[in-house]
Amino acid sequence: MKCGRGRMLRCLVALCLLAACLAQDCQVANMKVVENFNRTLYSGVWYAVAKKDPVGLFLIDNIVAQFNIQEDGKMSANAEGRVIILNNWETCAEMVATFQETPDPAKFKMKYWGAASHLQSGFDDHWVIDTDYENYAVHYSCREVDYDGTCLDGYSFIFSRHPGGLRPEDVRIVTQRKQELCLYGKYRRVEHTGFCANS
Ligand code: DAO
Repeated sequence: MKCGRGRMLRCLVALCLLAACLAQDCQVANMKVVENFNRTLYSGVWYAVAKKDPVGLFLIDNIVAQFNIQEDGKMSANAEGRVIILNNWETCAEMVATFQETPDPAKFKMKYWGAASHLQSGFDDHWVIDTDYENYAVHYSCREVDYDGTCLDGYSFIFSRHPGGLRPEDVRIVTQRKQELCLYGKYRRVEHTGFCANS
């Protein structure tokens, strides 16, 4: 009797693990984004509190992004962050970004460039995975999809409206999203020391 119950429990655990694996297949194409994304509510200042870096890391810390809605209704952003460029020159990078819409309102193509020409520029996906607009946001960008559909090179910002970090109740949701992105354990904390305050 005891033995049978034990086996049933093991079966249940195995089934749950299988279900979790199937739900989380790490396919970039299957990553869920926030529903009915509202860019107006999203606008304003966001502090990066954690980041999963891409290959060739650029923004290190003190990362703050200000999202704006232009007169034509399109989204744009200004961002700053500490970078180390040109063989060990530490500076505060002032970045500008414009966003192209796609059929999914939470998935954008982001064109970005530096206010100065020696800074990085690029054209990346910019997906809003989840946000409550007032406290937290989970961003995701896969730069290179692998042959099996998983992400080979990408980055992700965890944003907070509060420079001090996420509220405890938001940490649970954000941890869940990190797992769904198959990026749990790959983030580092982003510090805010005031490095960019005087630039
Ligand atoms: O830091 O390595 C990296 C990748 C970040 C790319 C630069 C993004 C600049 C613009 C950000 C706007 C809002 C997120």
